[in-house]
Amino acid sequence: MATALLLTAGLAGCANGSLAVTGQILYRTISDPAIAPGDVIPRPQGDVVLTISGRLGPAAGGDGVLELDMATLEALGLVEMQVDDQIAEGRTVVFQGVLLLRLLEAAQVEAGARVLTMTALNDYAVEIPVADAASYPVLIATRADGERMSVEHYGPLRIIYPFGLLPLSRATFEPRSIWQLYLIRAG
Ligand SMILES: Nc1nc2c(c(=O)[nH]1)N[C@H]1C(S)=C(S)[C@@H](COP(=O)(O)O)O[C@H]1N2
Ligand SMILES: [Mo]
Repeated sequence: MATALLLTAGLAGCANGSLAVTGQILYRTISDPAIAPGDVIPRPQGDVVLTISGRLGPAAGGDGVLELDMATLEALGLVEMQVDDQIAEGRTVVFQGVLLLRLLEAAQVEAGARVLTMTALNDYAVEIPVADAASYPVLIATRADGERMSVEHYGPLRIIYPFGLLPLSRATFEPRSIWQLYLIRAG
């Protein structure tokens, strides 16, 4: 049976929902989830910004494909994280978005799923281990410095790893930092 996964591995949250490593706050909670794991995900009313397919549970409505508009994605709970964005902006940026882990939980990605194949609007694609979502605060960013991101400017969705907050190998994690993300396949 398709049950929700991983959790707890690395994300030992503080009482206030943020994640701390040796006392350092990695991110701040902006809004609590309005959609919890196990809830049926509402069908999109607005433009679909993200599609997730593959090894999903019944939250995907049986056909194994979940389409999210921006409001539904953000209803999974927003957090804010200040990141050293050398890859794109070349400076520190405050990103807002949804923890990848929350999406995987809401979509009920199966415990046996190992890899998330992520595809961008420019056809760039990369494989991200499912385990990353529990090991690091990986964001699906929906805003940079408070603003929506246009397609021309890495948007509307960007995967953000906590560069500058945790010692991440750039060779490994920069290629996983996909912008213009629109499609995730769990396999
Ligand atoms: N949508 C999209 N995201 C992407 C890429 C891309 O080509 N398209 N390149 C990836 C790679 S391989 C790296 S190392 C980093 C930085 O890419 P850059 O050095 O080409 O700016 O972004 C990643 N995210
Ligand atoms: Mo790269």
